[in-house]
Amino acid sequence: MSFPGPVAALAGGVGGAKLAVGLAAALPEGALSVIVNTADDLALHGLHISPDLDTVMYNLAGLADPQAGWGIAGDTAGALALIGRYGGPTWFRLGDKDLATHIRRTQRLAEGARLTEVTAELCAALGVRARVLPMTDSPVATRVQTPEGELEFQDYFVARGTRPKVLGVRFQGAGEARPSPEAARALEEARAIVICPSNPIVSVGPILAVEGIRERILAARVPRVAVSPIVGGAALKGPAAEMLRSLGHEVSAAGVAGILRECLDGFVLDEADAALLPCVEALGLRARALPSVMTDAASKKRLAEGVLAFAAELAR
Ligand code: FO1
Repeated sequence: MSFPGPVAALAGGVGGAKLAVGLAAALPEGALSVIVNTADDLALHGLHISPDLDTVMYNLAGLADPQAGWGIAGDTAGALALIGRYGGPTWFRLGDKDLATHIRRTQRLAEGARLTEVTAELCAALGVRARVLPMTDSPVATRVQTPEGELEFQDYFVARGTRPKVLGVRFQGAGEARPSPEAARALEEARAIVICPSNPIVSVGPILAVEGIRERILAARVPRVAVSPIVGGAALKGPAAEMLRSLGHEVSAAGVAGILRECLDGFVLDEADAALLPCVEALGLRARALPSVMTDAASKKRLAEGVLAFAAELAR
């Protein structure tokens, strides 16, 4: 049985993109909107790079590099090697095909198109049928406070390999930003809202920080379900565990549920963490244990179906 009606999913990088692929497979065509973090965006080589939008888009298009989860499978790095010979920065690994996306995006933005419009054009060209929506068309930038000073997100994440201790984060511009009309409509029309297994602080955090997004989720009269990115006390990918610890949160699925609880009705954690179900329920949420590690198309779809079935139960 497929879920009755449109679904809005919130996603950051690789984990979010994987569940987006599962949701797209589990839902009827046209039913999925994915609202994506843009606070990791950066300007480099004169180009506007939107890593999380591209990660979601390439995964939905079936083009993503299967190992990294970001970038394009089989991409080469000839352009970056030459940029390096010219003395330009090479710390952010941009593949040759991937560069085409950033060149086209930058050109269309310079022509006056909104990021939402450009993303729709890129997705249509790659055959992506889900709506991939930037959280906002306004600039928002994650800044990470560390003992080495306040860093731009990709400086912390890629250039410094997430090594600096995180003392705090802020989302510059989030207070002035508003959701695009498309993202606002997706939240208002959704029959369920899913928060994908993305880092709750630097992937989901910026989306919820956009004035008008958290408010719409809080006001929604539909089931709101999140999936834990922490399994067995560790992040499946990225620095979420260290970040939670250094910011004083419990490093567990229950810790993530605590951060997101006011935006949720239900919380999905991995079967390996089933012992935490009562802790999550003690937060006032309904909780469900499902196999949540997504390794292939079948496991992505199975998790998505489980999440949607849980949401349907909560709607009753
Ligand atoms: N992540 C890395 O760890 N190293 C990279 O050099 C890198 C390059 C890159 C290029 C394009 C793109 O779309 C993503 C890229 N990522 C890279 C991933 C990206 O930094 C992260 O996935 C997100 O920003 C965190 O969600």
